[in-house]
Amino acid sequence: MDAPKEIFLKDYTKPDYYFETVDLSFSLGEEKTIVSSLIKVSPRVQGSSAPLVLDGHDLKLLSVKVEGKLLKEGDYQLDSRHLTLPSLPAKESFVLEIDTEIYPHKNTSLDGLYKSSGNFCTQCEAEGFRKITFYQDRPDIMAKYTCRVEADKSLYPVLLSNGNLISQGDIEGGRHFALWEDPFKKPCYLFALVAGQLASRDDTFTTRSGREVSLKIWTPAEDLPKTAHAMYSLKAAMKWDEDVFGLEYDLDLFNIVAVPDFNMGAMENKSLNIFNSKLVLASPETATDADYAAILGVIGHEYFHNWTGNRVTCRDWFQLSLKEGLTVFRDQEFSSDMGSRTVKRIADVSKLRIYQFPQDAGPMAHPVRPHSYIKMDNFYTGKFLFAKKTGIDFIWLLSVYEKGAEVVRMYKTLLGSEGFRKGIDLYFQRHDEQAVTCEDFFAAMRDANSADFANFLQWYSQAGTPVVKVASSYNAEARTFSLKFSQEIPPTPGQPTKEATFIPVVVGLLDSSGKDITLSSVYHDGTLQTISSSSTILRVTKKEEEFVFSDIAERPVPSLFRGCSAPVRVETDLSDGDLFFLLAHDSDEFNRWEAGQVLARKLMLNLVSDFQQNRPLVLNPKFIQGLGSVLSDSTLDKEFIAKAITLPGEGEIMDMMAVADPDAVHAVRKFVRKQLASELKTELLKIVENNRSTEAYVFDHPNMARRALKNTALAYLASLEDPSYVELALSEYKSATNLTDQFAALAALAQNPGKTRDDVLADFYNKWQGDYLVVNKWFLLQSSSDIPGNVENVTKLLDHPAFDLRNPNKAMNFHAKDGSGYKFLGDIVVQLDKINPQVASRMVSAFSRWKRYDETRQALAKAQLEMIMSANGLSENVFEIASKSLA
Ligand code: 0A1
Ligand code: ZN
Repeated sequence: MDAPKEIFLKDYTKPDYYFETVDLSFSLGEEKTIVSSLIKVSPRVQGSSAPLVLDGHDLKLLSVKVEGKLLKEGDYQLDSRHLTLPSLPAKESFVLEIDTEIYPHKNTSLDGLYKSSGNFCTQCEAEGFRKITFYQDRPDIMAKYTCRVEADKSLYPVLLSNGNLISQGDIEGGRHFALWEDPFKKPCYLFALVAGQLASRDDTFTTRSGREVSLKIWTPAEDLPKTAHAMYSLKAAMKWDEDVFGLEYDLDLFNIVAVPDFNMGAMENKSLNIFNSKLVLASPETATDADYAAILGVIGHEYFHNWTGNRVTCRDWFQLSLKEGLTVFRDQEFSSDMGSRTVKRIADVSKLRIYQFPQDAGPMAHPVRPHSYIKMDNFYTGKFLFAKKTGIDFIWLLSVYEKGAEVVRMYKTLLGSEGFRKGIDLYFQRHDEQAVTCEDFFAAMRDANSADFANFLQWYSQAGTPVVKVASSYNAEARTFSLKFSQEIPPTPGQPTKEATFIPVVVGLLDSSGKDITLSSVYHDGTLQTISSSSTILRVTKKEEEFVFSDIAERPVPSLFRGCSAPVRVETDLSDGDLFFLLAHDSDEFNRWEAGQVLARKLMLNLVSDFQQNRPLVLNPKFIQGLGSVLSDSTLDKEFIAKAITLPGEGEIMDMMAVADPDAVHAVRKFVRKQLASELKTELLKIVENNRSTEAYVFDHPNMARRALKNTALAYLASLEDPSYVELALSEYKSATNLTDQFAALAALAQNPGKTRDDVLADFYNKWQGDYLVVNKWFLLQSSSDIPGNVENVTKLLDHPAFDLRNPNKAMNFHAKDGSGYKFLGDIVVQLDKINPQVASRMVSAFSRWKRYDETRQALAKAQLEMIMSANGLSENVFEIASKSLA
């Protein structure tokens, strides 16, 4: 392996040469593919004598010509990663022609040009284009492309690339070609090509200015019936972007292709989005509500990139959040508008806490805009890591995407919808068809609103989750209520000390009847600000600062960080009584949920220490009562209730402990669940009975909410192992008319080991063995199960006929005390790294927080990391994560 090289943001320099136009030609073949590129090059500085350095990886160079003249060996330098042209014509522009040979059928990395189920397809972000041809593979090289694709006509009847189809026709030898032209400048990471046997679902969308856009979703013909929801999602996204952001689609054609082998969720290539099949194909019988919602969100996400990412792109990969943070924010808003805003916010904040906060506290912590990287791929979120036939949903959320979206959300919180829209409009006015930086986005937001953003930019450069402590006090005599904030950002690798950052805190104060007090003024930093609303935004910008509300008639209960107004950990002095009060009354639904979660975390943490000290476990009856009243409150949204009665995850509790104790946390969570189920069984049973599906499946919020509540209740009941509830779950399983209900019943039954579990799992597999997307869920359910001895079960699954190593499952009871989970994962990483480094490195990241556990586990995990580091031919991807984890 070449010595892994770290790349730094501070070393960014402008390219010496720009590419104006790129004409590509692909001759696709079974054994090899010939790629010819003809590039019009212009030096940045006239008369420049700088060499032109092109990236290239795993390419066979056939020829290089400059201005039509063939270069001889010696006229250029070629190493394993670059082609360097030292002397070039001193002209305003010149033509460079390069022919290369590549071997897509051998490409298992799913990066560059590869084959998926017999079809050719590409993935070029971040640095896959260099596996196709020699190029300046960096996003600030924006050029206009044409692409001619030629292939055998019977094997590859469909030939697609970016932009508009200019011409097509047959050529000799049973071959045919298609010529595509993309009128917009783009970086090479947005290039795409697909060739294969595909059929399309066709539709049209008329933009608000009257342009008719042809929409096509391509899959193997037999899957076409499952693309209706994806088409619905695409049209909804196109309309939403016009309505909310005034952004209209800019070409006459939009293609989506679903492929079974894909490293990520999907890719926003200009006018030719390529998707993991899982995020396109859905039918009520084979996809759950969660799948339907994911498809809506990801179709939206990739479509929204057409403006935020494609028309305006990133100057360099450190700016990834410029497009991803903004586009994740946009897809979150889209999904909120299509369903329930509160429930979506709860889901997004939960993900942030479960995945991003721990990452921000571990060895892979990095700012929203990283300062350096070894392998760019490691900065992507692998939300839907998955490949053919079997798979995993590996949820790996990173700062660049998820925290980046929170940063964008804070602009909106501070500026309001209108101000935010003004900022977006200015951003496009200034930067259309440019490659820009996060500061450019910040400047557009600031300038469009003449805003004072104080130290807001710290959010881009500092890693770590800020911890905000809030102390409150009421002065009855002065009728004032004070909130004192202090903020601290823990040290992270390479950043031992941190500056204060700008934290918007949305606050409301509840009176003793539970109503919001109308706030009249707040005193801060020597000035009195008048307000007249039930909530306000406090601008916390210093390490310590105080805000005093005046004219407050009684001691209020503060509702802090409404809607999670900043991605921080909050520690308040609120009593349990205050929290129960907020759970019952807060007008901010998000904070009602939050109050329940804070209570649950406190209570579970106390039980963990009882467990560790062999004290009997007793659940506070007030907590049961609190959740019980949420459960039977018919004014609440059903999906909200389902979220509110769901306990914080084990990881969240472990995160709060000095030394994480997986056994204790697991036992406590199980205990609390069972207690709640047993105390609330009458209500839970009523919920199951009153919320069954009686009509055909409909994907809309009321129906999804009903199913979510029913299935959450069923899982609680089944956890009791009472034969009547097991019977109930079995009958729900048998009578289900859609996969959401059927799979939920299966999961409820699979909580407890035994014959029923084994039988129902076998039945499910028999029923669905022909559908690999459903079989994936079956694998995932078992691999993520916490039943005792699960490592052994999962190890057996590796020999299952449907299993494919390209797709190992997320490690099961990963923290088994005997280290079997660690060993299992270590072995898989080493094997998989040879096939697909991007996927392997994501698996290593599961080890990254090994230092949080007890000494025995630490030693076992460390040994696996060392074993991985010593493996032959380790990829840069895995090297970066494993070495940083050990550091
Ligand atoms: N830009 C895509 C995600 C993506 C990133 C990298 C990939 O390959 C390494 C593939 C897809 C998105 O945001 O959806
Ligand atoms: Zn994206």
